[in-house]
Amino acid sequence: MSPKPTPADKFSFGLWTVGWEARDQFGDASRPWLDPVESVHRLAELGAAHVTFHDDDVVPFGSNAADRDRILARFKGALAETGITVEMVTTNTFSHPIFKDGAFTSNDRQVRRYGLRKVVRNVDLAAELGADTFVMWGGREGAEYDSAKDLKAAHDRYAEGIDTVAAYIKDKGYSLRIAIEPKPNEPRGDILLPTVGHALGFIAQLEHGDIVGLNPETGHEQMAGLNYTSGIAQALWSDKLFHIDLNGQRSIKYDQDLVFGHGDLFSAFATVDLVENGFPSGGPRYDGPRHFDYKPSRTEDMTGVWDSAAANMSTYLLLKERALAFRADPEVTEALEASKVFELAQPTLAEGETLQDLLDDPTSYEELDIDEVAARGFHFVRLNQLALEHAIGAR
Ligand code: GLT
Ligand code: MN
Ligand code: MN
Repeated sequence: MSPKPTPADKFSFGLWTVGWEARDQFGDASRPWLDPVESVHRLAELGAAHVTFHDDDVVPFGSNAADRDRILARFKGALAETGITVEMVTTNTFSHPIFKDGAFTSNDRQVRRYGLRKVVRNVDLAAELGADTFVMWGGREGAEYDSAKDLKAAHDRYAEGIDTVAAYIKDKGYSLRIAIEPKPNEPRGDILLPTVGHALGFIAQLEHGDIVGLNPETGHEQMAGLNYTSGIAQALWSDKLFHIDLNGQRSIKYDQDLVFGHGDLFSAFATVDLVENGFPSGGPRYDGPRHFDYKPSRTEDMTGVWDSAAANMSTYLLLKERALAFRADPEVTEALEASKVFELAQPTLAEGETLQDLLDDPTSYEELDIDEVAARGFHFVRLNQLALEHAIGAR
């Protein structure tokens, strides 16, 4: 039986997910336009707590001020009626052809100035709606050709853009934090800040990096052959895991945005285990929304859209049940001990011990029986099998 989600589970959906009309590179829309107000109601009925959106998902690009006010008033009405809240807002700086070479890093300065205006205007909307997080996915910030960009200048302009927005957030006293969403490629041949690691390095160089963190997406790391759970773990360790985009991806190929768990299921188990249980020896935890950024497949009709939205939440809750059972199993605790997983939390030098003390300790080097130490097994396979058996409900 699928567990029933409730708002306490903090599930969140982008309006662009269920609202995707399924237009792709090779084909026209296979589904009709979906009214954001209807999405809010349907997601609330399914047990979600929050929605997120791009400026243009709610107010169509180019709307005049009167239409914008009318549309936003109606949207706020749906939020009030359902109790759904807006936890994150993001800006569409990729659909309109003006952004074909990016927004903050377009070679054309007029585009960059326009992009900055569009983003800042959306920051005000995010604050007005009470969002905590402002995502920046720079899908068009990149190139197809190495000769097309001065990459030093591109990083300067990217930093300038994000720092300017961060400074504006601080000046206004908004409680928003910016979350950069890495992606290696698509729609650009190569995208700047392609992975969690690249983005962390970039944030460290910012003037206002204290309110800038990450929104890693499952499939985006996996498109680069990387381990999503490791990525969010490093972001957590760096106190930079501000938000997550959960979905499914089957290996290194175009961005699939499948339902969470419909890609690498065992990796999804590890993600849920980290999010719900934290690190084995404690440390920083992710407490934010469980946000799904998936696309209902183009083959689905509207029934399939809502079934797929529910599937994300069911899969997450089923994996959560399994992950809690995994950590509660005494045999797992014993296997973690046998694999010395807890020993890794012990500092390599004892408290008060100096490097000189270590150099003076013959048992650590001169007298160490390295053959005996090298011969020890770590029993990771047994531990992993226990994880797998819990993941598939065999225990
Ligand atoms: C776009 C992208 C997503 C980002 C969204 C935020 S937009 O659909 O594919 O991964 O999270 O801008
Ligand atoms: Mn994606
Ligand atoms: Mn995403």
